[in-house]
Amino acid sequence: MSDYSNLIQAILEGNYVRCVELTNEALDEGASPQDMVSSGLQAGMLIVGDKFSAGDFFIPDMLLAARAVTRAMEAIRPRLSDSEMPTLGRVVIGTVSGDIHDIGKNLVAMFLRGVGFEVFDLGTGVPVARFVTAVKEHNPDIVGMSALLTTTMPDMQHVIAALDSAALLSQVKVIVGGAPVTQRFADQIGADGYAPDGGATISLCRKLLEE
Ligand code: B1M
Repeated sequence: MSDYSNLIQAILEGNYVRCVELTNEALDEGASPQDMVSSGLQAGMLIVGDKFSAGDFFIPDMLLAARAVTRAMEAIRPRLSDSEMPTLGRVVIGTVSGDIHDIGKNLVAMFLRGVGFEVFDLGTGVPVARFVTAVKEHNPDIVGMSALLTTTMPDMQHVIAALDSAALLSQVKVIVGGAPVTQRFADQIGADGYAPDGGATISLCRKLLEE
């Protein structure tokens, strides 16, 4: 395994030019693309997630880091087939029905992609039935729902009930988030987890997949 400390440093600095330079140099020197993704790019984004959760990084830092990782990933992508791309798991995510807020949901999706999850983003105002069909289509490990309105939060429980009726609930872990959502609410509706921000969502998804 190579030393990716400079690459990780460039990710933390949000320096996408340096990040792409270091990626191309390492590839030219024969570094394994898979190793670079998992030990370089994904490892860097994990640190970014932890720093965001700890309050040491803010949204702009996270966006710059995510851009650096995305650009480096674009350089690596042609050298990897889909089956070779290291993936931590599959996540279907969406903002629940009646709710158009998507800034937080998009950040969470970006965090998850950055560390190596395959994310299927259903967008906003996602009807209950759409979550169910998406689970059938994409066979995810995790279903994530976001809500920013107290009036749309109850829909999360409807999605869980619909997944249960369709006998799909045992195949997935359900996580919820959004400003008005709490751990207590997540427990009440039978969700498997709650995360207050993007960094915590990474840790939560990794923990759930280890169970
Ligand atoms: Co809206 N809005 N809004 N709004 N809006 C709120 C949510 C509100 C609290 C403002 C207020 O009154 N103080 C209030 C809700 C009140 C309530 O329900 N108690 C409100 C309202 C009332 C409304 C409208 C009804 C206003 C109206 O039309 N009368 C309307 C709703 C329309 C609808 O959805 N049907 C509306 C519309 C809008 C805009 C379109 C103008 C815009 C949304 C633009 C967009 O998203 N594309 C908007 C905005 C921007 C906000 C505020 C100001 C900011 C939300 C945001 O983006 N925060 C918001 C006030 C606030 O929250 N302070 C407000 C930044 C974002 C990074 O944080 O989304 O919390 P957040 O995401 C975090 C975490 O929550 C977590 O991680 C993210 C990253 O750290 N997280 C998850 C989120 N989803 C997660 C999922 C996970 C895990 C973690 O797992 C799956």
